[in-house]
Amino acid sequence: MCSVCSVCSVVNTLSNPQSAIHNRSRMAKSKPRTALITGITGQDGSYLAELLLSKGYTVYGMIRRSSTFNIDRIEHLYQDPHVADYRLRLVYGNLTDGSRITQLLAEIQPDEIYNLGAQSHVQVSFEQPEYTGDVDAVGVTRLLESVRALGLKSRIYQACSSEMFGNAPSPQGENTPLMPRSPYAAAKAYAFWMCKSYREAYGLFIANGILFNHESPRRGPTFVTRKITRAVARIAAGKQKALYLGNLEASRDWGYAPDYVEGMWQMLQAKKPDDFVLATGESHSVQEICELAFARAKLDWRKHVKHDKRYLRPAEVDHLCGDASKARKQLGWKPRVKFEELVNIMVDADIQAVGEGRDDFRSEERWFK
Ligand code: NAP
Ligand code: G4F
Repeated sequence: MCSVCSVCSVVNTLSNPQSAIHNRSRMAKSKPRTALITGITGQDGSYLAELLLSKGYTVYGMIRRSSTFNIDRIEHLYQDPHVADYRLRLVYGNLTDGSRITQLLAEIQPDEIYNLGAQSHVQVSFEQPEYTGDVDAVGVTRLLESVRALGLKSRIYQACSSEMFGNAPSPQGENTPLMPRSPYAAAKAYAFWMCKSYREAYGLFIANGILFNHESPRRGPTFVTRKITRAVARIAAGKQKALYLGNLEASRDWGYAPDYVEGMWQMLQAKKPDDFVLATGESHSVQEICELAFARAKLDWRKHVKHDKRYLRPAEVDHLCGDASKARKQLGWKPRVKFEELVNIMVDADIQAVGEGRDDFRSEERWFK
């Protein structure tokens, strides 16, 4: 429990106990808060829902309708809607549907909105640039316009991305120029500027979180970390022989997703809305992940990793390494899990999944040309 206030349930994360975060946590003592999460079925949405529920929030999660019920990552949080203390509520909606967003916001009137919903895959954004822009860019305008038109006082977190920096020199911080190199990054940059603009023009409380890559056992299987750790588990069990990858030289600042959702929450507890980078400050190549992940399973990566040019991007971001000193100083945010531990957590989780027969390894990418 936090040593400064009796309400704040942050454990061992705040290195700066005088930070503004405590002021709001104290204020929150009397009234339970309500949050709306878009993208609750995603990696970050699921960890954030856990965090907010543990803090006593009522959480509304906006999900898109699909022919199969896509709630694997939040199934463990299910609550019977007939019990009195029913605090996780799913509602249908879509960032492409402005009238539904307005209707939901009018009904829920959330204290906090976390906009995590997105077409979040960079390579896919080259194949679906128009759709990516509709969801990741214009979708944000729809949300902001609804909040503004309804006159809500909701605090808003916008999930921006280190991908917006493109090949700008590292370490990249809040003042580094944005140089997007993909439709995804361009859409996120548009969203970033719209949020700044609505903050300045209408005084809305909007925090842009510029997050560097963050991973976990819940990471989507077509992102490179999880693609590697799933393959390692399969290969170690004799169920797969080779792993096909694209650019092994690209390097990213890879952190652990549960650390990053704490930072999102902290941004909305600050006195003033602002932009914050969250990153570990270390960068490692895709090849380094292969080396560590295969070694964890006592395998030699060189015997199994093959090249496939279909995973090369029309334009690549070569090197990302973030400077999160502002978040450390102003929010007290600090990542706890380091690179090697992250890889081990992910490999171990996938090995366990294979061992327990939970390996639904249909290897989604094989379905595509
Ligand atoms: P993710 O696992 O891909 O989850 C994306 C979520 O967005 C899913 O719940 C998805 O729903 C939902 N979504 C997709 N299209 C939507 C639409 N049209 N309307 C409403 N919801 C929609 O992504 P993540 O890794 O959790 O990332 C969360 C956010 O942070 C994203 O905005 C991403 O761009 C951003 N970000 C991520 C990272 C990272 O390293 N993870 C770094 C920087 C920024 P379905 O389940 O139905 O597909
Ligand atoms: O795992 P990735 O697909 O993640 P990427 O492109 O960095 O994007 C992720 O992080 C962003 C933050 O910077 C988020 F905004 C975004 O939503 C997403 O979460 O690729 C990482 C690197 C790239 O350089 C890619 O070219 O790995 C390289 N790579 C090499 N082979 C591969 C592969 N990436 C994928 N997905 N699949 C491969 O086979």
